[in-house]
Amino acid sequence: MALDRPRALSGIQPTAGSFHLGNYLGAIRQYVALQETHDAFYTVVDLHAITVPQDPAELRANSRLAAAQLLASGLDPDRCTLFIQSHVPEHAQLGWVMNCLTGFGEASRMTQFKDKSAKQGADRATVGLFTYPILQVADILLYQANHVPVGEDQRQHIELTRDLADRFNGRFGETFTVPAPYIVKETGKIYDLQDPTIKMSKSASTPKGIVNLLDEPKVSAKKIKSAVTDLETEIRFDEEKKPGISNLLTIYSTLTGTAIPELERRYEGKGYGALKTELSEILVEWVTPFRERTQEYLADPGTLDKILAKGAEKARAVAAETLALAYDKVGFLPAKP
Ligand code: AQP
Repeated sequence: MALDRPRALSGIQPTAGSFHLGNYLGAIRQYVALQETHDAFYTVVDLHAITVPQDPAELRANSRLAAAQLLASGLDPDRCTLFIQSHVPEHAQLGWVMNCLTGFGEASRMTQFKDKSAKQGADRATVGLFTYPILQVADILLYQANHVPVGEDQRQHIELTRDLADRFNGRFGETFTVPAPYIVKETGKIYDLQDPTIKMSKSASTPKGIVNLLDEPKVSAKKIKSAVTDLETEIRFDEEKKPGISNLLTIYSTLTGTAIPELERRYEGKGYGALKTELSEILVEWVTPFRERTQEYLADPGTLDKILAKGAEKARAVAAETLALAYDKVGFLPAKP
C-alpha cells in the first residue's frame, strides 16, 4: 500500500501508574511531534506488562491511566491511532511467528532481559520476559513502521527488529518495512537525580531519584532541588565530569526550548541553587496542567474507552492486513478460501 506519510509506532507499558520524566522526555514528547509528520500508532502495551506479575485490577486501572497520560501529553486521537495492545490480537499472533524465527542465543543476548532477570532471579523470571523483545518486534512490524520513537535503552531491541525483518524478507520474500530507531540524542537517556550515572527508571531509581509526573508538584520540585550535582559551582554541560548538572541542563533546555549554551550564559556565576530553583518552578508549571488534563480524561472513562475502541479498530485494519500477508508467506492455509 502506498503511504503518503512515513509510519511511526511506539509502545509504553502500563506498569507504574504515573509516567516519569524519562518516559516523557525520552519518548512521549517525540510521539506528540511525530503525529504531525507521520501516520503514527501508539499503544499501551499490556501484553508486555504481564511479563512480570501484575494485580489484575491495578493493571486495568493503569492501562486507562497510561492512555489518559498520553492524551494529556498532547496525543490527539484524530491525528494518531492510540490503542491498547491486547485489543489487537494480531500482536500475539505475529509474535509467535517471530519467536520461531529468533535464535535462542540471539534472544539471550538482550541486555534488558539479562538485567531484569538477574534482579528477579532466573527461577522467577518468566519465559514471557525472555521473549519480550520478540513481541516488540511484532508490534513494530505489524504496522510497517519506518520510525520507532524510543529512549536509548531500546536501541538493541530495534536492532533485533531490523534483523528479524531482514531475515523474514530474505527467507520468504519482501514483506516487512525495516524500521529505524528514532532516538533524540539530547534526551534519549534522562538520568536519575540521585545517581546521574544510571538512567531514571521505575525499577532502578530510588524515590528521590525519579520524577513521577503525577506526583504532587511540590514533591517533584523538592526532588529537583535536592538533585545530586558535584563540588564545583560552575554551570557547564559536561556529561563526563558533571553528569548531574548536565542532566538538569538537558531537562531545563527541553522543557523550555532554550539551547544549553544560552542557559550556560544565563546562569554564569549564579551557582547551582538558582538553576535548581528555577528548574523546579518550570517543572511545576508544566506538570500542574498535565495532571489536571489526566484527571479530566480519567473522570470520563466512557469517552476514554471510546477513544481506545476506535483506535483499536483503526489499528486492527492495518495489523490484520500485515498478518495475513505474513501468514501467507510462511505457508499457512487461508482460513477463508
Ligand atoms: N530515563 C529515560 N530516559 C529516556 N527515555 C526513557 N524511557 C524510559 N526511561 C527513560 C523510554 O520510555 C519509553 C517507555 O518505556 P517502557 O514502557 O518500556 O517503560 P520502561 O522502560 O519500563 O520504563 P523504565 O522506568 O525504564 O522501567 P524499568 O525500570 O522497568 O526498565 C521507552 O521508549 C523508553 O526507552
